[in-house]
Amino acid sequence: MIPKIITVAGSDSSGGAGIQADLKTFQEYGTFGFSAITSIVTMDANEGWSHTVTSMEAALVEKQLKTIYAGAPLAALKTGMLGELDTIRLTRKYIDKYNQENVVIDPVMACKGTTELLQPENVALMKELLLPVATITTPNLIEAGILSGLGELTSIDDMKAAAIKILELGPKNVVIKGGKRLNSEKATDLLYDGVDFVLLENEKYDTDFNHGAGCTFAAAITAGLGKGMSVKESVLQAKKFVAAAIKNGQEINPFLGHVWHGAYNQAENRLTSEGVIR
Ligand code: PXL
Repeated sequence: MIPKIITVAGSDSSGGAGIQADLKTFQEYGTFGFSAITSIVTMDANEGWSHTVTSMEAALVEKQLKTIYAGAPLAALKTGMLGELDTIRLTRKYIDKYNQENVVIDPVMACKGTTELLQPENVALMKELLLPVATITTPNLIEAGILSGLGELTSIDDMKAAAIKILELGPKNVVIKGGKRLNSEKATDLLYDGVDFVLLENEKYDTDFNHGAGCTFAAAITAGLGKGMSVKESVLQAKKFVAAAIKNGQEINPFLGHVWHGAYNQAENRLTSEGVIR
């Protein structure tokens, strides 16, 4: 059976991050994706691509969860942007009710292009209800600074200190996405399972077309876990998947470019025009 995987996240109308990144990535992994949409992010080209986040009512999120879990069990669950506080409570309720395994909490606190963080109470509730049941959490450098309480992280030693603090919040593993932000020669992420630190390094690609990289990385980890890979295997595979996606980033409009989620499998070569219909 094809593993079924759910993402509880926001819709990125521009198509690169959020639910869109998750579902595209799940498909590339050969898993069957479901989505419960918590919020919709829209951008205005006439206003310098300013973002608006419109949250769904939690009751509507619950209708989606009920629909999706009607055919339980699901092999893995990922969260992204969570919108309302009640949506965070609901997500925990469904994780408990269905003994959901392979829970990936991507602690999204802001979108690229917005400096405004999600409400602090949102972060607090995510810490209280979701991190303790996470198989792995996947903060970027900024989110890791906030979750750990250590503020700005600028070195691998800072990332290690933050990883230790974040693990105290309850997740079994943490991978901090240092990525390109870290002031180092390579794009560097750090995995910590409470015992060992694993540094994940890749060449930094000279591209600005990387919108959606964080969501795609976390979605790839989720799909890997859903397919039965170990945490470490999932993270190592996800790093390769997202590196290919970044290397092949696509210009989307005058304001931004997205990772190409299909790059690892060269999805652009599928169903070419040369006589695929027989
Ligand atoms: O990259 C963070 C993110 C997560 N979820 C949604 C987003 C974004 C950034 O644009 O739109 C829905």
